[in-house]
Amino acid sequence: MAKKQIIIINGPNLNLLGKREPEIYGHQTFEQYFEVLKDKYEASVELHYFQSNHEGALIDKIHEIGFSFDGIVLNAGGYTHTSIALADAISAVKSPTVEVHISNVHAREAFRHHSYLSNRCVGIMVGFGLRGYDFAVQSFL
Ligand code: CA2
Repeated sequence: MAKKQIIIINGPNLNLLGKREPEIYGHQTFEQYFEVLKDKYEASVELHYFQSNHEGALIDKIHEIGFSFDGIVLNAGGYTHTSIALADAISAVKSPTVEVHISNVHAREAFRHHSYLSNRCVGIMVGFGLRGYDFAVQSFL
């Protein structure tokens, strides 16, 4: 059987994972964790990764893969709480999206409680640390 095509997309500042604020976001870099995930799902998933600090680049990537991939795992970082354009991109493509947040955004500042993306997504995974990405990948299998 063909492997599923799944992409993890990380938004702004998530390139700093494991390097800053470990009390909130942990000690592991995303690149390290991505290797673990790739190995774990090697038999059934072709797992891709994209990170950008730029809203337009995130939208371009969603357009690029959004008509052929089986799933998008998206942590849009701070754009979650601001970006109608990203929300529109999720709605515009065919591939289903799962929204992920490493921290429990609902236990943090009020401005993190609202997401423009959640109602465009098939599910959300919040507050489980990096394991949330794993759970999101599993949800597509
Ligand atoms: O909890 C999450 O995954 C967030 O999407 C992370 C965003 C934040 O704006 C959202 O409200 C919740 C921030 C990403 C910043 O990532 C950093 C990682 C390491 C050090 C500093 C920032």
